Amino acid sequence: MSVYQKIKEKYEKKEKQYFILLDPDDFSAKSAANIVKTAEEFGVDAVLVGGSLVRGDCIENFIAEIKSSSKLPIILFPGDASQIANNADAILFMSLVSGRNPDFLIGQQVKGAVRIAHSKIEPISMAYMLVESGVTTSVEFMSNTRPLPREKIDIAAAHALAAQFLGMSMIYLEAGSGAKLSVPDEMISAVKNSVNIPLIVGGGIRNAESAKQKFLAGADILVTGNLLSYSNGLEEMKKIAKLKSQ
Ligand code: 1GP
Repeated sequence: MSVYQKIKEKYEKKEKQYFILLDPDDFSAKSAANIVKTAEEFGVDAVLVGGSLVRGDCIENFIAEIKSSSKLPIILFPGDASQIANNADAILFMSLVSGRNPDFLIGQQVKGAVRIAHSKIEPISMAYMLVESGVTTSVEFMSNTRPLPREKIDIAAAHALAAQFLGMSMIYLEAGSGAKLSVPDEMISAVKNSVNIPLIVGGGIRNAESAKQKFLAGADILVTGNLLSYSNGLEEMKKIAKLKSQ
């Protein structure tokens, strides 16, 4: 079964999912492997790997180490086309649809497509929607795009719908790593009610309480990244993984 089929199957059964994001610039491969082993025991569903600056060759070593400690699917979450690593199971093949920068709408995708076609990496087509989060996030700066205004709920829902009509398989509502404010609950609910493909929410989720709100608002899949660098990170990760079955 493909990585996307597994995600879709859980989504269709209304099972919530939890992905963790590891940036190879923030963790050594050894410590990442330990985190992923624990994550698998806690019931985390998949591991995203990527960041704003990291290079593909570093990512390959990082993934190799993680794979030696766990069977969780490893999904690339690339900052651009240079971050393709051949040993990943899948890649979020995304278009930054909230922005109007052609390079992140289609340019980077063209650069990466042939390489992916010649690899075993499964591309998962995804609409990436960046939402204002109270600070200038790395993704906002690096992509040179304006995020969706927090209060423009209907505009966010229209973007998601357009993405679904264009044939994309998932939506990622993103406040950006290290966001001051996570994606508003009302926006999550509006997007959830507009589409019938899996909805991922991430950015600025710092504890299980906030994660619970996002699940209740309608997120099918939650992503946390920075949380793992906190002293209570593993504890919160365990609590968030437990929320899935509540
Ligand atoms: C970033 O949504 C992810 O792309 C995770 O964000 O690091 O703020 O958890 P955080």
